[in-house]
Amino acid sequence: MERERQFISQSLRITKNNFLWGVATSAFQLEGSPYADWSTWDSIFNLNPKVTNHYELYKEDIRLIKNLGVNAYRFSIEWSRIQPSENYWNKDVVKHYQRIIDLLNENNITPMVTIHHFTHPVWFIKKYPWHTRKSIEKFKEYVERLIENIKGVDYWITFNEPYLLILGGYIEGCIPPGQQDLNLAIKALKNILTCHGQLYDMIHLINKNAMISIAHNMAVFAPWLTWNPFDRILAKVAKRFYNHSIIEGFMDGKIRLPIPFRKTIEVDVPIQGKLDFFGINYYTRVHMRFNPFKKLFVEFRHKDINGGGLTDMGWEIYPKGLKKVLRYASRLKVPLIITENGIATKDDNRKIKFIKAHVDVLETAIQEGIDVRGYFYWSLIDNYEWLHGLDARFGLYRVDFRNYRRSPTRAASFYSYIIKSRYH
Ligand code: LGS
Repeated sequence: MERERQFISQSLRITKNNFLWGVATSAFQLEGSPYADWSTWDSIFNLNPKVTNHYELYKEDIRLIKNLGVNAYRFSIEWSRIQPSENYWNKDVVKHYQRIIDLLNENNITPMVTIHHFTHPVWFIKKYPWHTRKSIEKFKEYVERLIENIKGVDYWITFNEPYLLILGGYIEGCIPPGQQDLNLAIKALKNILTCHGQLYDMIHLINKNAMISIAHNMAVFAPWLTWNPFDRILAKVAKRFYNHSIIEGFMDGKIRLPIPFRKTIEVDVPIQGKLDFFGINYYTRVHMRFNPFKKLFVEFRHKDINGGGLTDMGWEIYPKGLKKVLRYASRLKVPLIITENGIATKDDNRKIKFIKAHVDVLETAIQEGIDVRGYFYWSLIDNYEWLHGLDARFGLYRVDFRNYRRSPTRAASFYSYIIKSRYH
C-alpha cells in the first residue's frame, strides 16, 4: 500500500511547488458580522454572533494552518465589516485582513481570497439587490477600492457559488434576500456573472499576476427512480442548469438555462474566457424526484446507495462524482482547483475515510490527464453552517463554541500525512 502510494505520487509529481494543498473557510462563517444581511435574517446566528471568534483569534488559527503543513489557505473578506454603511470605509478592518495575508505569506502559505462568499452589507441588499443593474456598479466600486488597498494576493475568487446563491435567495427563498421569483433569479444571475467578467478585467489591470476564478458548486444529479421518465428528465435538467450552463458561459458568453418542462432560457453573459483557473466546490450526489407540489416540480433527495452512509447533514458520500465533474469542467482548458470538498461529521474515522476517498479520486483524475492544480479541504475549523447552524462539523479542528477552544480531530493529522507524502 505504502509503495503503491509513493509510486502514484512520484509519477504524478504533485509537489508543494506545483500543487496547492489547502484548507478553506469564509469570513462570516468564522467571525460573523452584525452588519451582514444574514445577521438580520438568521436567529441561529444571533445566538452566537462571534461564532468561532476567529476575528480575534486569527493568529492562533494561522498557527493551526501552519501546523497542518498546507501551502494554501482560501478565506473571504467580509464586506459588511469594511462598509457597515454605504458611505463609510473602515480602514482598520482592511488592515486586519492585510495582517492575515502578510502572516500567511511570511509562513509560505499562498492566500486565495474570496471577495463575495454569500454575505453582503444590509444596506446593499436593501438598496441595490442583485437583480437590479445598480448592484454591478456598487459592488465594483467596493472591489476596486479593496484590491487597491490589499497587497500580496494573486489568487482571487470573485464569487462563491453564484448558482447556490441564486437558488437559495431567489428560487427557494430560504436565504437572503428571500425571493421566490424565477425572473428575478435570472436577472440576478446575469448581473452577478456580468459583474464577474468586469471584475476579472479590473483586477488584472491592478495586478498583472492575478489568477482569477469563481468557485462553482458542482454536484452529481441522478434520478430518484431510474425507471421514471420524469425523474430522469429532472436529473438531466438539473445537471445542465446547475453544473454545465456556467461552463458553457465561460466558453461562449451565453448561458442556456433549461427549466423543467418549459423552454430553455438563454442569457448573454460577457464572461467568455474570463478565467485563469476554474474553482470547483464538490460535496455530493443529489437524487431528483418529480413532485407536482414542489416549486418547478422538483424535489432534491439523498440516497445511501453505496452503503457509505449519509453525512450528519444527510448528504450522500460519493467520491466518484468528483471525477465526473472534473472531467466535464476540463473542457474549459484552464487549470482546475478543488476550492472546497469536505464532510460534516462528528466521527473522525468518517472524516478520514472521506478525505482519503476523494484524494484517491483526484489522483486518478490527474493520471487521466486532467489538469488539477489544487485541493482545499472545507473546513479548517468547525463553523457556522448557514441553514444548519453550529451542528454541522466540517472542521479538521473541533471548536467548542462556548469557550472558542480548538482541538485537532484525527483527520487533521491524516490530512497532514497525505500532504507530507506528496513532498519531494
Ligand atoms: O459551508 C459551506 C459549505 C458546506 O457545504 C460553504 O460556505 C459553501 O461555499 C458550500 O456550499 N458548502 C457546502 N455545500 C454543499 C452543497 C451541496 C450541493 C447541493 C446541490 C443542490 C442543487
